[in-house]
Amino acid sequence: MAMVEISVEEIKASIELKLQTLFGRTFQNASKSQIYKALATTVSEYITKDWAYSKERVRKQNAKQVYYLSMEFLMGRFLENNLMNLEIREKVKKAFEELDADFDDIQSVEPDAGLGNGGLGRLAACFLDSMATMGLPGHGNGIRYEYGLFQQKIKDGQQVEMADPWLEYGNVWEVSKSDEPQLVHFGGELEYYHEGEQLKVRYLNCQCVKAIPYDVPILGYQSNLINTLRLWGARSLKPLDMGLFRKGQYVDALAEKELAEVISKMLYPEDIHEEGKHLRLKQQYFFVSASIQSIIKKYKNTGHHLMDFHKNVAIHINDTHPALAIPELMRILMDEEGLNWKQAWLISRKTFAYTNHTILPEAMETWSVELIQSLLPRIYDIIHEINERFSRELWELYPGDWDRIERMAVISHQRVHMAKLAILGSGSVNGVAELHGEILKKETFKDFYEVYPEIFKSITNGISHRRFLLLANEDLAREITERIGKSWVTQAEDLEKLEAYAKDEKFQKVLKEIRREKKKELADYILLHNEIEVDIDSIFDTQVKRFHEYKRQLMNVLHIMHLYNQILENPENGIHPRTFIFSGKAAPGYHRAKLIIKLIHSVAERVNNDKTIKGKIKVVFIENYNVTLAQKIIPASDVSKQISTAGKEASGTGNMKFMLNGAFTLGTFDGANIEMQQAVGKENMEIFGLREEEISKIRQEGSYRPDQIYEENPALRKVMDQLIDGTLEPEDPDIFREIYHDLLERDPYFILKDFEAYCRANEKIDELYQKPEIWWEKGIQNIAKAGYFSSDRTIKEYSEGVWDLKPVDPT
Ligand code: DL6
Repeated sequence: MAMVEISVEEIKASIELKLQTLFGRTFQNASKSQIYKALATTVSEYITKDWAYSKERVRKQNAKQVYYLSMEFLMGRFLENNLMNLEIREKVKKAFEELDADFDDIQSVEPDAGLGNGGLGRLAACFLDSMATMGLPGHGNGIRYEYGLFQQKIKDGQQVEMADPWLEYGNVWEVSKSDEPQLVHFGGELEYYHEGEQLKVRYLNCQCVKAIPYDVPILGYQSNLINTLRLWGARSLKPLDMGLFRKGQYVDALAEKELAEVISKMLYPEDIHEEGKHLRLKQQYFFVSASIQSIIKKYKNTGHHLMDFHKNVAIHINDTHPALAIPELMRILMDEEGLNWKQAWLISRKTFAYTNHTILPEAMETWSVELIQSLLPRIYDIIHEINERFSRELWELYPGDWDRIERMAVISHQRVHMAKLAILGSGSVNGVAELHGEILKKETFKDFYEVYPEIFKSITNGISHRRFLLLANEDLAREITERIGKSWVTQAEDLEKLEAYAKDEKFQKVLKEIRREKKKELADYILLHNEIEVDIDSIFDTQVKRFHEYKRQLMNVLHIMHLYNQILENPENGIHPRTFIFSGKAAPGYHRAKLIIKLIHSVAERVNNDKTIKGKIKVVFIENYNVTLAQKIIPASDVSKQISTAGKEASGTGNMKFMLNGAFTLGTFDGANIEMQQAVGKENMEIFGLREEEISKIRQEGSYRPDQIYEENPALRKVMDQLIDGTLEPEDPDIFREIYHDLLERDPYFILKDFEAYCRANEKIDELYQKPEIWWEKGIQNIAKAGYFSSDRTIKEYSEGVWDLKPVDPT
C-alpha cells in the first residue's frame, strides 16, 4: 500500500474514537499508553485491510516467494517506521500538535521489539524492510520470544541484566492465528515399517507442542506489497493435566504446559553461542519445523507439484541456527509426501541458501549426537544418512584421504556440525562482505569450496537507509531531498548526486548545524540519564556495538587513558575537546566483556571528574543500547569507531549507518570497512593497523611478543601500568589485573600491536576536525557514497543471484 489518504482531522477523530471504544476515555483523561494504542490501532487497521489484498495479489500472480528463517529479528519500534512508510508521519505530528500533545512522548511508550542480539538480527529486519519496499514477496519466520534481549542497567559501573517483558502490555502489530497451529514433535521412539515398496516411519511416545503463528505485517516505503513476519509461539496441547488436577496436585498439573511453553519464553542473550543447550536446540527445531510445515501446506494449496517446490519457494537460513530446516524438509517430503531420497535431496538443495555471519571458531555450532538423537530421532536419522551418502561421495573423490573425509564429515567426534549440514543442503553459501567471503573460501570452508566452488559467494551486507536516515535524521533527509530530489529514498545510489555539494559552503553549514542539533539532543539525553554534562562543540567520537574482545573496545579505552595522560602532562596541547561515547551490551556470561564495561566506567569516573583537564575529554557510557538508541546516537556522531582486529568482523553494519549520516570513520581493514573505503576514497576515511594477511602470518609464525611492545613504548607502558597501580580503582587495585596480564602475555586481538597506529589515526582525526571546510566536505562525501550500502542493493543481489525472485506486479 502506498501513501495513505487520511487527513489530520480524520487521524484525530480516529484516535478519539478508539480511546472511547477501547478504553472508555477521552483524549484529555487517557494515559500515554492508551493514546499510543489508539494511534497504533488506527494505523494497524489501515494496514491489515490491504494486507489481505496483497497476499491475494501474490497468490494470483503465482509469484515465487522467499522465506527468511532467522532465530532473531531485531525490529526496533514499529509505529514510527510504519508512519514513515505510509508517508503520514507529518500529518500525525500535526494532529498531535492540534491536540496539544507531545508526539515523541507518545511514541516513546512503544517498547523496542528486541528479538535479536545484534548484527545478525538487525540485518534480518533491514532485509524485511527492503523486500517489502522493492515489491519482492519475502517473509520472515522466527520465534515470538516473550522476553526479548535483556535490558541493561549499569550499577557501580557494572552491567546488570533485567528482563525485557516487551509483550507485557500487548502488541498492537501482531495478529494471532491460534486456529492455524502446527504440531511439532520431540523425543519418543521411531518405528520403521514397509508400506508396499515404501519405507515408512511412525513416531511413538513423543512430546507434541503446538506452534501458534503470530503474524506481523511488513510494509515497504511507497509499496503496494505487504509481506509477513511470522513469529511462532509455543503452546501446550494440554492446557492442564486433569488427572493430577483432580488429585489436588495443581502445580504439577501445570508442569507439562509450562515445559512446552518455555520454548518461546526467551531469547538467548549470546550473539555467539558457545555451548549447545537443550532448550536452544528445542527452539531451533520448534520454529523451523513449524515454518517448513506451514510453507509446504501453503504451497500445496496452490495445486503445484511438489517436484516444482523450489521453482516457487526459496528458503534462506540466517546462519546455522535454522539449519535443521534442511532435514525437516527432507522428512516431510519423504515421510509425509512420499518422495524418495533422491527427489527430496534435489529439492532441498535447490530450495535452501545459507549465509554465514562469523568465522569465530567458538560460534561454529555443533550439537552432541546424543542430544539430537534423543530429542529429534527422525531428524538425526536423516542427518546420519546425509553424512553417509556424502562420505561415500568423498571417498570417490578422494580415495584413501581419511583425514579430509573426517574433516568434512557432518557427524564427527560424536557431534553434528551444523555449518557442514547447511553447506551440503544448500545451493548457495555466502559471506557478508568481500573479505569475509574470501576467508570462508580460503580457510573456514576451504575443503567444501574445493568440492563445490560454484555455490560460494560474497554478498556485502546493507542497512535500511530509510530507517537510519529518513527516519532517524529527518532534517538532514529533508535537506538532501531539497538538493537532489527524493529518488534516493528508493534508489539509494542516487545519493551520489550529493557529491556535487561536497564543497558547497551552504550545504556544509547545513550539515554542521543539523549535526549540532542532534548532538544537543543527545547531550540532553546524556545529562538526564548519566548526569554528565558534555560539550556539544566537542568531537562526538562513538563506538556502539556488542561488547566483544575482537571489537576492541579495550583499545579505545587504553587510548583514552593515554590521551588523558598527555593532557595532564601538557594541558595546553591544543587537542580539540572530545567526548568518547560507548554503548552496547555484553553477553551475561561473558566475564571479560563485562570487565571492559567496568573499565570504561572507571576511566570515565576518573577523567570526567578531573577539573584540571577542563573538560577536554569526557567519557560516557549510554546504557541499554537498542535500535531506538542507535537512531539517536548515530546522527549525533562525528566519528565512527570500527576498530575490530582485521579478519574478525564479518561485515559490520553499524559502520554503514554512521557513514550514511556523514560521520567520519576511523577503522581497520576489516569486514565492509574495506569496501566503504573503496567507495568513498582513502582521503575520506581513516584506515589503520595490521591487515588480515599480516595478522595471519604473525599467528602462523608464532612470532608475536606483546611484552616487547610494552617495553618499547613508554606511553603505552604507562597506560598499562595504570591498569594495576590503583590509579583507576584505588579500593580494588587488582580488578583489571587479568586484562593487564592477558595483554602482556597473549594479546590475541593484537591491541598492543595496533596501538601506536591507532593513536596516530586519532591524531589525524583531531587535525582534520580543526579544518572545518575539509571536515564537512568529507562528511558530505560519505553520505554521497553510502548508497551502495543500502540493504536494497543487498536484497537485489540475493534476489537475482540466489533466490531467483521477481517483484510482484503492484496493480
Ligand atoms: O551479517 C550481519 C552481522 C555482521 O555485520 C557482523 O560483522 C557479524 O559479527 C554478525 N554476526 C553475528 C553473530 N553471528 N552468528 N552466529 O551477529 O553478523
